[in-house]
Amino acid sequence: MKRFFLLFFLTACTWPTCGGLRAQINPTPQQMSTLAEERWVLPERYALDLGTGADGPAKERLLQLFSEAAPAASFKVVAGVKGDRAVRRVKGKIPSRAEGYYLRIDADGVTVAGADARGLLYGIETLRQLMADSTACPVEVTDYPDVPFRGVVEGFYGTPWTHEARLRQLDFYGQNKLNVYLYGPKDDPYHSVPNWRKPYPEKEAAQLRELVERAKANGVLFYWAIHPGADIKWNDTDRDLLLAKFEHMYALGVRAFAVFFDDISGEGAKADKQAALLNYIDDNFVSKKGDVAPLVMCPTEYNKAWANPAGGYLHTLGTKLNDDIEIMWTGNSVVHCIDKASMEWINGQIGRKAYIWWNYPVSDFCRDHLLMGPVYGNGLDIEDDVAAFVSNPMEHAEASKVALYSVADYAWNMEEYDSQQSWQRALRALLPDCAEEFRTFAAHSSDLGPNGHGFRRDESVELQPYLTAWLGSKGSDERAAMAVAAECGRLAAAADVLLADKENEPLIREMAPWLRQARLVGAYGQAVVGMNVCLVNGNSMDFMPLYRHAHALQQLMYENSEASNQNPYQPGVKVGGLVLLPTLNKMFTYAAVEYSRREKAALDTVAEYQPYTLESTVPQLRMQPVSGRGNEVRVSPSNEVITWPAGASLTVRMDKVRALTGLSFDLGTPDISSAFKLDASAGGTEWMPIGLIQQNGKTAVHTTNEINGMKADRIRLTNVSGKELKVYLRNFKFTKRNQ
Ligand code: 14T
Repeated sequence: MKRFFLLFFLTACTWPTCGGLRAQINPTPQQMSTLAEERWVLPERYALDLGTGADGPAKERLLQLFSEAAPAASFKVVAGVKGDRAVRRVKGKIPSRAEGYYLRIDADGVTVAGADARGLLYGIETLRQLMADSTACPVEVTDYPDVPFRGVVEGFYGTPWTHEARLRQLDFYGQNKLNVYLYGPKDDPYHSVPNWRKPYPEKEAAQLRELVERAKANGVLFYWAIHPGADIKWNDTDRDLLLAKFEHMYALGVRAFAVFFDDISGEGAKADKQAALLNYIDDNFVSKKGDVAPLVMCPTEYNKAWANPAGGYLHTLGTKLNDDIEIMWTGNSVVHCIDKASMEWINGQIGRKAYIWWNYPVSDFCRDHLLMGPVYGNGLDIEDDVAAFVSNPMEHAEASKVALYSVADYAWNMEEYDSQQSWQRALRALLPDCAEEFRTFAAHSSDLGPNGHGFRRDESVELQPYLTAWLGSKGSDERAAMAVAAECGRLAAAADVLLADKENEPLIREMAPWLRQARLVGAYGQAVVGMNVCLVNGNSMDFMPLYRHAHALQQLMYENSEASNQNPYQPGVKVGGLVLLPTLNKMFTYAAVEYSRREKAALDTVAEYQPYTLESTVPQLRMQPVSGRGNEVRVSPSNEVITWPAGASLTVRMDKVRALTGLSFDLGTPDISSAFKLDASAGGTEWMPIGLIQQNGKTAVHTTNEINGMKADRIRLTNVSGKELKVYLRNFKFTKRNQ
């Protein structure tokens, strides 16, 4: 049946008057057919006929959309919920699915009929989207969601979304038929340790109350989540404190609650204790209130890689937890796409449909990347296997909407989900005046880079064959070279256009560091293609200015990356890192080497400007980033316990000899200075020792004054205690003179 409609539709789409019709509606309706091949516009005079079920947010929305209603007009806009007298005529056409609706707009009138209140709201939303589209035709829509709960879990580490960003999100959810938002930012101290037991201060409480209101107006269920597992005691005191916190949230208007036990260990991670607590809340709070949604819980073993069936954790939850309590699940690993087989596995373990927590586009483990690409990879056949599908987004609220738009599309109508088409509609919906530029930028800012979860995304897809051909032909494939140059030109231009755009300033502000980088990457690409064209043409005269420009752009890319987004985890700004920039760098090096050979010159052939690098024989520190800002150079901190073998060392190397002015480090351990030796070297093989001072009981270690003015290009810290040490790398930094 669906296929028939799809075919019908594709044909309908070729008629010019209806060209944009389907493209404008998100999420993609289940069934939609064009009734006539002419444009549809609301007549000037119309009457509004509302059923008794059309109250609350639906009624408000209708009164806004049809504010000029004239009771006597012959053109009727009829709206109601199944059972209402107003929609009696179409009662057989209303889908009998939760949140479903029937909508018909034609020359005689408009009818929108919901299977329930939410369905009516969604029908009105589809109507609003059609009315906003100047190419819309008379249509009939029969629609309902595949997945009952669709939405977002604000569950990332990092700066929580601002109040204003959340308000905009909730409106966006309403517009895209997402019906659930779980509030659980890891860095809200009243959600997790240390303050989960305490009520919110007045200001935060007032803001949460406002969010709950806004959620309701958008048909969104606002879940407030608590994360107590890090220090909960399994006693009546903590149980009662948790319930008191829920009562406090209830008083703020919250009617849906979740308990998260992720990312904890020890006492808090016990399945039977967790189940007992949840059941207690269910029996003594949720059931008693009567107006509270089913509880949702995030287990400690929330993905298959961490699940230990022999330990019985999931089995205990599955058998002990009350049937109406939902269990969250991230898939085969922490960050993973969801497929049929993995759903069958987990549903078998927990004896219910898992509530999917999809860790995309969350970027708290790759914070130097902005994830703007298409949403793809999840099974299109799991609609009956999931209780819900919610996405964990980036700390960049507006930028996350590209992915969330498509998550909404996917979870509403899986069978017809087309990731590419959905992505392009998302870009158009978010920045209608700059959709092309937005697409160009997003196409080169989608991969996560190498990361601990091994989750990667496609990037620069359309340019890839040209990049490969250009590199493979050593620049001589002219068609490929021109395609690369043209796309790089478009990328630089797109970045400027977006930076100047005023359609959504919060969005541009979030993307700005990456847009500035994109402009440099684009200009760099044009210069590198130019260098290679000169070589192919034997034109050595024009080569040097292009080489100098490319070299300068390498430095500017480095400096932008060091100046923006300086979080301690993955500082910096990466764009085009999967294939574009690596190819440009290889072609830069190739051209510089080739020119040097032909012209007997000695050009710098290293493409990546990298004044500071790190080497280490401590396995856990080998990949630690090092960065410079002004005259300070620092190694990124690590949150893990570091096993530092006897004799192993950490060396920071600079591109040239510089005068040092000071150094300090903190290994999170008091009285450790005598276990380490610090020394420095200036070019040669000779090492000069530097004295260390540590105040009694403190963890920070400083150098003595002798370092001031000492010349070096390498600094080395070695474990000389003769034994393996367990330490933390809280910080390691030094300062140097200007040049
Ligand atoms: F609860 C979970 F479903 C979950 O995904 N928890 C966190 C989440 O807050 C975070 O945003 C996400 C992506 O980093 O992954 C989980 O956090 C982790 C995962 C790890 F593998 C934290 C530390 C880890 F080692």
